[in-house]
Amino acid sequence: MDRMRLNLFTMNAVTHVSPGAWRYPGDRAADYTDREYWTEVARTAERGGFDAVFFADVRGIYDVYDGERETAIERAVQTPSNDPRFLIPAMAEVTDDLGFAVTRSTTYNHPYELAREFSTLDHLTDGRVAFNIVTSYLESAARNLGVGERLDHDDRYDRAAEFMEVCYALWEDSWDDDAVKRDREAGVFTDPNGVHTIDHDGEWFSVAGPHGAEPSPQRTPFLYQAGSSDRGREFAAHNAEAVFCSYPTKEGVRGYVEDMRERAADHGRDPDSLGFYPGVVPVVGETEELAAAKHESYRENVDVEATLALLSGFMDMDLSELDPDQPLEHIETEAIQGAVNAFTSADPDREWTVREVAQFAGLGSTSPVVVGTPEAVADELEAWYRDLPIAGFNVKEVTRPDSLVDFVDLVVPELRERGLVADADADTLRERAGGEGPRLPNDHPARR
Ligand SMILES: Cc1cc2nc3c(=O)[nH]c(=O)nc-3n(CC(O)[C@H](O)[C@H](O)COP(=O)(O)O)c2cc1C
Repeated sequence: MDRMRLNLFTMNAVTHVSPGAWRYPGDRAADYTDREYWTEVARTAERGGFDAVFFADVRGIYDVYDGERETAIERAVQTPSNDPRFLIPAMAEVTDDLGFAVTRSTTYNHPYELAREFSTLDHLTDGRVAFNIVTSYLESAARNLGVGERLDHDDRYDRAAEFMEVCYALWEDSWDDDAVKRDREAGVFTDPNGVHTIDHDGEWFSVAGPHGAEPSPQRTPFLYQAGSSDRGREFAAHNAEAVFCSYPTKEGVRGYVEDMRERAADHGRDPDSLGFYPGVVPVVGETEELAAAKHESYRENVDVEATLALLSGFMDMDLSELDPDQPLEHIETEAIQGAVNAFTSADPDREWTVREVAQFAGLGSTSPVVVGTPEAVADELEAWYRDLPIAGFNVKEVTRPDSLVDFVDLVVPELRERGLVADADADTLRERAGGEGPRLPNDHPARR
């Protein structure tokens, strides 16, 4: 069996997906503005055998709940937040192998600029960077970025598809492998015959090229996606190398993974080349009692109001208007379909009231909390790993950095002992994640 891959899922913000946890005694989430906080996270994740630190990122404010932004601002619901990109060089400097996945939006960026950003980060990290491709979901973001109303959900995916075509052309086709000569004597840095325009003229973008940056170790950064609407799944099946899926139950994950593997095959790709990373929220203690007590104190600290504000933004549904004891009904949302599906269609055997959703989602939003001793948590992760065709897990935090430190010091040694977590012999993040080389595989549409 292959090695179980671990990513840390976090955010350059006070709150990511556990609203209220920043108030917990000793919690350091409020130090997110300190470089030293993040270099310590990087060291800990590397020590724990993690493949990557995965940064969520959003634009806009969570103002769907109760039709106003006060709750989100007061309770630090993903605002304030800083740009994750600028943390990467500092975190790369203190690590050798750890990768960094950065969330960037195809709706609010330009592909020429974004391609250069990732080439730069890939150079600076020696090939340890990944792009989490998102289409963005908050209406308030559209108002900030000068596009008036938010684009419709499916239009955002149309734009994303063309966005990626432009990026692939810049990353993969614009500079030949041997274009850069660095020949001091001849005075030739780059052979102009090895550098090509891309001449893209599409519905959304017009980009002549050539790419401004020379080829980086991976060329195209390792590609993540987390879409879960029909369009989102099609996009992921075409473009992604790793998929982040977040459902409260194993059955929810199973349904998603099976569907996505079929879609990947329909897109002419090897389903085994697509890595699945369900989210998980470990709460671990040396004994069962300690773990249970920790879980209880975490639950007491959940900020329910802030959780509802977060979820209302994810779902584009004002949860303040619903009867807390009514089951959450399935809707097709303009925001994150996966967040709705997690509590409606993903697991037909489970019905969720709004109150239950709010209580559950306060610790890690749509992912399961696994509570117990190091052995018990490792048992549960191992069971998922053996039972489902998944690459590993995106580990979500409650308290910071204690959730990570607990996991690394208590659970990882147990996983290592079982041979599940092992050091990888890999130079780039793509190879660490299972790729055969630093470059996109040949069956990826960008290489065909
Ligand atoms: C687990 C998970 C994590 C996500 N993280 C982010 C994020 O950090 N930033 C963001 O803008 N969108 C994020 N998204 C949203 C998307 O990846 C996607 O753009 C959005 O869900 C719309 O697509 P969909 O309706 O197909 O799901 C996340 C979605 C999921 C399911």
